[in-house]
Amino acid sequence: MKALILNSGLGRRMGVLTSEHPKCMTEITASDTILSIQLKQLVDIGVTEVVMTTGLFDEVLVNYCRSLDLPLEYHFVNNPRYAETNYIYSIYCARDKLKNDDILLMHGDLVFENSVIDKVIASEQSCMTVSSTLPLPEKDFKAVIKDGRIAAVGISFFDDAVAAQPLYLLKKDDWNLWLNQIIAFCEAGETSCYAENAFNEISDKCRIMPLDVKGSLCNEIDTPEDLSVVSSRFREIENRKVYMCFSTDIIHSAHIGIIKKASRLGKLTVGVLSDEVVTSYKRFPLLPCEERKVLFQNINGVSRVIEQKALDYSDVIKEMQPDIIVHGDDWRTGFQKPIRDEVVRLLATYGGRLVEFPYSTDPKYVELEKRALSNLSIPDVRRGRLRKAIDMKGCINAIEAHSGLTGLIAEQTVVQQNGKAYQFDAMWISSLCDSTAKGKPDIELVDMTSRFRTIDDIMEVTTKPIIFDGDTGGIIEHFVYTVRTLERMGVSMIIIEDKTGLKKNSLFGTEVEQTQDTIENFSAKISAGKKAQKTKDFMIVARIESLILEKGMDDALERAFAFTEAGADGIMIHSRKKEPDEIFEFIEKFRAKDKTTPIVVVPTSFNTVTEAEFKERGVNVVIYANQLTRSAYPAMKNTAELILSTHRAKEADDQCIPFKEIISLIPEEQ
Ligand code: SPV
Ligand code: MG
Repeated sequence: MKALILNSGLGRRMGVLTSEHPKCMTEITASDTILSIQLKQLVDIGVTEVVMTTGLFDEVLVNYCRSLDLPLEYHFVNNPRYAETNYIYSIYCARDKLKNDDILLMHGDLVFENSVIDKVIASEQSCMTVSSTLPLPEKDFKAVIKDGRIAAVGISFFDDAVAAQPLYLLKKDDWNLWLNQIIAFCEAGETSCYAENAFNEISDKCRIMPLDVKGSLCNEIDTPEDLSVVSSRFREIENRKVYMCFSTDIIHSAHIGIIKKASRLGKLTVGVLSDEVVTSYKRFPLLPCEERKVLFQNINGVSRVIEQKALDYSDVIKEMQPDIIVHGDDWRTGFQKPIRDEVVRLLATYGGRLVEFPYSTDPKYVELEKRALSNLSIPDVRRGRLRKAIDMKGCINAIEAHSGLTGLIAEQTVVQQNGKAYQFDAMWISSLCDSTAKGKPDIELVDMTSRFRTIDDIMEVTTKPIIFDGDTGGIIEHFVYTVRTLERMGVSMIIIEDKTGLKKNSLFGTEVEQTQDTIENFSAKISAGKKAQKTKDFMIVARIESLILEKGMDDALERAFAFTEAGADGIMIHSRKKEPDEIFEFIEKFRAKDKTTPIVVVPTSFNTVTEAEFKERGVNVVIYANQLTRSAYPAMKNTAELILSTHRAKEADDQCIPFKEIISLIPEEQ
C-alpha cells in the first residue's frame, strides 16, 4: 500500500500563514504541523511509501519532509501547473507511481485523530470517511450514499448526502478504475475540476463504502478560523488522560504493541502493580516494582508511570479521572470480570471510556511466562524470596506440603474475593506430615536423606519458597551439614526446636516426656549453623518450646532473646492452647524489646486468630502446619469404608473428583 498526499494547492485562504511554505506545513501544536502529524500517523500504522504531490514551495516541502527523519520512502511529484489546475491534475502527474496498488489517499490539509486512521486502515473494503453526526457543510465535500455505497462526492449534493472528508482507502481494483477515469479527464483537458468528478462517473462500478467517524476529529483546514478550532481540538485529544495497568515483569512485543495503541489515544499513564499485588495475583515478580517502573518509563509512548497498589482500579480512577482506560479483552470473563464491571461503572459516572484490545494468546508469550516460572524455581532465586516476601508483605503465610501433589496445591491454589486474589506465600515441610505420609511417628525417625527426598519432590514441581521443619536439628556436628545441604537445595528457612533426646511432636505437650535443650547448647547450635551457611539469604529460626512444656513466659522470653543474640534469624513461639492469650503475651513482650526479628507462629490450636490480627500484633510468618494431611486422611478413610461396605466403587464416586481434574493440576513439563 502507498499513501498519496495531495500538497500542490496554494492554500490562499490561509493568508500570511501560507506565504512562505505550503499549507500542510502549518503548525497545529508547538512541535507538529498538519503534515508531520499525518506522516507520523502513517509510520504508526505501518505505511512505508508515500507519494506526495507538490506545487509552489516544492523545495521547502521536500526539505521539510527529509528533516523529519521518518522511516518513509518518498516519491515527490511536482505539478508544474499548480496555479491553474486542481489536484486531479496533480494525481495525473503522479499516475505512474500510483498504478496497481492499494492507495491511502488524503488531502494535505486534513487533520484527523489516530482512531480515524486506525478505522480506515482496518477496513476490508475501499472506504471514504464521512460523518453522520455533523451538519451538512455549505461549501465542503458531501457524499451521496446509495445502497450503502458512495455514489457521488462533491460540494453541490445535498440529497441523501452526509458530510464527507477527503480521506480514502482505495483497494487496487477500485482505485485503478478511478485513476483511469482521472487520466481520461485530464487528457480531455478537464484539469480544474475535483478528482471526485471523475469518480462520480464510474462510481457504480466501484465499491467505496462510507466509513462513519461520527464526531471524531477529521477536518480540513482552509482558513485561520479552521486552524484555531482544529488545533485546539487536536491538543485536547492529545492530552486526553489514558491509563493502562500492567502486572508483567517480562516486557514483550505484545506489550509494546498495546502500549503503542494506547498512547495513540492520548497521554498515556502506565500503572505498575505493586509487588504485593503481583505476588498474590500471579507469582513473585522477577523484578521489584521500582525496576518495573523504570522499564515502563523508558518505553516510547509512555508519559508517566505510577504504582497501582490494588488489583481494582477504584483509587486510580478516583484520583486521576482518566478519559480512557485501556485493557486487553481477556478480563471480560473470569475472575477479573468484577474488576472490569467496577471500572465500567466508575468511568460512566464522569463520561470516561473503556477501550479494549484483543488479548494475545500467542504461544511464544505463554512460553516466556513458563520460562519465568522455571526461573523462580532455580535454587538461588527461590532461596532468597522468603526474606523478600517477609520484607514486602510484613506478614506471610505458608501451608504444609509433604509430597509433589500437596506442593502443587500449595503452589497453585488461588482464591479470588472481591476483586482481590489470595494465595500461599510459602510451603512448610512439616516433620509431622512428612512422617505421617510415610506411616511413621514424628520422632525424627524419618532420616534426613528421606526428608531431603521429600523436599526434592516438592521442588521439582513448584516455585514457592520452602520452610523446612528441622525438628531438633540433631547434634551440632550434623546440623551444620543439614544447613549447607538445605541451602544448596534452595530451601529458604529451617526452623529447629530447643529440645533434645527423643523428640516427640509438640502437640502432645506434657503428655509425653520431652526434654528441653539448655540455652547454651541450643545457642551454640544456632551459631554453628549460621557460621556454616554460605549465603545471606538462608534463615535459621529458633523454635521455643517453653510454653508447650509449661516452663513459663519468662523462660520463653529469656530463650528468645538468647537465641536471637546467638544469631537466630527469627523466633518461632509455639503453644497448644486454644486461646491465643499466651502467644499474644509473648509477642507483646518480645516486641517491646525487639521490633525487627521475625516472629513465626503455628496456629493449629489457637486457630481463631486471623492473619491480619497476627500481623497487627507483630507476627511475620503464619504456618498452617498440617491441615492438608488432616483433611485428606478422613476423606480417604471414608472412601475406603464406603467401598468395603457397598462392595463396589459406585457409591464412593460422589466423593471422588474425576482424575482429569487432578491431572490438570500436574504441569506437563516444567
Ligand atoms: C510439624 O508440623 O511437624 C510441627 C509443627 O513441628 S507442630 O506439629 O505443631 O509441632
Ligand atoms: Mg515437626
